Amino acid sequence: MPSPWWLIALIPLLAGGVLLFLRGPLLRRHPGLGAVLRHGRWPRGYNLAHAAFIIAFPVLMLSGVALYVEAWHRALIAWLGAIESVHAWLGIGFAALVLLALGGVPMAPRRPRWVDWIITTLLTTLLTLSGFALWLPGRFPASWDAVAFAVHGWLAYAWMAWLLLHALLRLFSFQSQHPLNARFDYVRRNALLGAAGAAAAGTGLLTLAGKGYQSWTAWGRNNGTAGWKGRRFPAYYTFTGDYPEIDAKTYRLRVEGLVHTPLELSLAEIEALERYQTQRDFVCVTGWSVPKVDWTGLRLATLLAKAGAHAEATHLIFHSADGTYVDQLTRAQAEEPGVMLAYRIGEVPLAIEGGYPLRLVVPTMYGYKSVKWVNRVVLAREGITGTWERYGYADNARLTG
Ligand SMILES: Nc1nc2c(c(=O)[nH]1)N[C@H]1C(S)=C(S)[C@@H](COP(=O)(O)O)O[C@H]1N2
Ligand SMILES: [Mo]
Repeated sequence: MPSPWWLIALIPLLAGGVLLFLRGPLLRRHPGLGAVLRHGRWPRGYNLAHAAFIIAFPVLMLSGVALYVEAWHRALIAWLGAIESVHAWLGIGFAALVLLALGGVPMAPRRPRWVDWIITTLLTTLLTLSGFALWLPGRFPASWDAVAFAVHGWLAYAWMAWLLLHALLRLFSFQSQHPLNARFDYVRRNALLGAAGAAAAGTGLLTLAGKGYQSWTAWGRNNGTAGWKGRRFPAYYTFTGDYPEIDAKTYRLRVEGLVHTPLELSLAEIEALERYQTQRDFVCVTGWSVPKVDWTGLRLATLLAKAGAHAEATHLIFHSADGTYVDQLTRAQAEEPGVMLAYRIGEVPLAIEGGYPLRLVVPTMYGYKSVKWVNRVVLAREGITGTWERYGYADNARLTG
């Protein structure tokens, strides 16, 4: 997904909405603003709804980004629940109003262009439907969630592009004889506003085109039903902001703490120990999922048996070669089927971004439990608080449903 800095492009929209809301008093004080702010002969309710949309839209985009970009999570984690509620309910309200207004449009005496009507209705409907799938995680199959995530993100951007286009069309291709526009002083329409909108749209669209191509190809590769064979997930997370590059020749996995035989295993030794294969969905708490990942790896149960875990070892602590990220499982969780240290997806080793050479995979839990670049497993009597858990995520990361 594209990086969020280009959301700056939303600021003119937000400002526009605020201006529309305040236009009564503003027009009284500065009649010169009439060229920009007057809204033809719309009924007052339409004017208010229009301004409300323009304000709601940036709020939706920004809260949406806060929900899916983990770098934002770190700063906002205490408010994530509230942000999600605002996003979901504002989104539902937004969609309800748009669809209500547009539903009445074909009968209305003054209607917008059909193209406006169709595009807006379509975008809003699909955005709302995919939003529901994301809002209620676990209620739908992971493959639906994966599609919903991609669709929701791209539709939001499409909405934004459409809004900017719509604003530009209104500014530059004015039908002065249209009843809606009869009182609009189009001769004095504000070229500055248009230029700002074009700059914002250009920035946004160019960023999207570049980044979009990357994530689209990554996502597109997984569209078959055969399962995830490629190396790239739709998103990569790195708490440290960096990806450790590990030399497979010198890499060692250490298993220590309450074990009879501390281990220090090379990658070749790990692969020789076990080639356990399983196909599992991978689900991040931020909403994206990767259905049917074909993992190959070493089960923790196998590793524990080899190291000879002491009876009092109740917790496993997983350290990452990034030097920062840690998380823990109880021993019972670690011994569940499918919990493993994976070294392959499909036929290929993990990507560096994806935890090469070895990552934890806990299929029944959210992705933040699946520590990447694991180089040390410590067996202990007590657990620790994992990296994300310190910021407020639940230690019990079980997926519902
Ligand atoms: N070392 C390390 N492991 C990590 C993370 C991280 O930032 N650092 N992010 C976690 C989170 S929140 C998720 S969703 C998954 C993402 O896996 P991916 O980057 O392969 O998509 O890795 C998890 N393991
Ligand atoms: Mo995550």
